[in-house]
Amino acid sequence: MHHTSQNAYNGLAGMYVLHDRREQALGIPQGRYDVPLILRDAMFATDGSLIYNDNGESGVYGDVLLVNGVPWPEMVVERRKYRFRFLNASVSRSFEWRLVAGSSSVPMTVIGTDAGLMPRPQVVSSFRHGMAERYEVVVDFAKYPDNTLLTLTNLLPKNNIDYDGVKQAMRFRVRGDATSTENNAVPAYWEDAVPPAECMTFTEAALREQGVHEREFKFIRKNSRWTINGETWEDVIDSEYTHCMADPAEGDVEIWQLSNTSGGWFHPVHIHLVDFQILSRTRDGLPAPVYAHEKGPKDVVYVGENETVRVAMRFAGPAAGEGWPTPHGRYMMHCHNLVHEDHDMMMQFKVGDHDDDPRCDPITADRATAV
Ligand SMILES: [Cu+2]
Repeated sequence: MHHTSQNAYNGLAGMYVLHDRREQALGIPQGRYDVPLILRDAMFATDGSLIYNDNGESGVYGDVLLVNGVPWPEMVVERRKYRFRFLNASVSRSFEWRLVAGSSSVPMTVIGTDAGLMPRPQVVSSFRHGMAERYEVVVDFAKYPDNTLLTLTNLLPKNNIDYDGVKQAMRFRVRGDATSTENNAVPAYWEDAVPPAECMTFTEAALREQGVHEREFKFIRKNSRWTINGETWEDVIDSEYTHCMADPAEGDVEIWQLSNTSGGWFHPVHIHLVDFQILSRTRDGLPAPVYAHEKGPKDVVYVGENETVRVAMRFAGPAAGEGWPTPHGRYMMHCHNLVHEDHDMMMQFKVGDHDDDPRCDPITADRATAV
């Protein structure tokens, strides 16, 4: 409570990577060619300690970029495809990534988003990356001669505090032919082998025809607080943690509209429990793209300046009906600028009816016991 940003800023952070046999049969890079990239900014004092400054509860911005904890590293790569798992682990800084070789932009094939593989790969020349979003990106180094340098460049999305040191994150140095050419492909299409996540099969027209519940959440600055529909987590505390802003039934599909009416900041919005499809986006009231890299199952969405984003999801567990526990209970939605979350842009919603069950109460629930 109120200290998440400091805790996250001080680290450490790791990545928990999940595979399944269907994904491993696709021929996309695996093993030592499947590399996590945990990207964040930081600011250091001369003695090496971290400097934490939240700029009046608006955001923490560093002048050094770290990749897996290392400032501006270089990675040696072979002439073949690699799969990179990008996580933006910054407290407040968003990125827009472009890979550059000399003066030319190198195509990046996005194959996965927060919740797993996309229905089909998307080739991009750059992509916007908010805090906590995950993207899986395949890069092909096959055509580059030895000692070619490719630089992962940040195009500096607006409303971050920028420094020269945040314009580049790392570079790749090509050295040598591939020592293995197994799993060196990206299929153009894999829907037969890996069925798309259910949320990716929704269409707004069909959902509206079914009359699914729609809700609106406005992410707004009010009375020096970061609020959702004018409310903050303090309202949840004052209610003894019972106040909920939404109450979908277990298994319901809903459309949530998330809007940011300001041009002065952006909010990467994270919804717990569910995976959603981004149905649409508007900016300044005009149609704006759902970007190619966002066309996969998501649990964080970049709600940019003056943007309104509509998302659709089912309030169920990852494999409802297949022996997984039912998801009833209270879950949170919050801005993933952790300074905004701390002050106090977070709400909870209730799935199903569970309030009489003391095991579901965050204050009185039994503590976890060792297995
Ligand atoms: Cu925010």
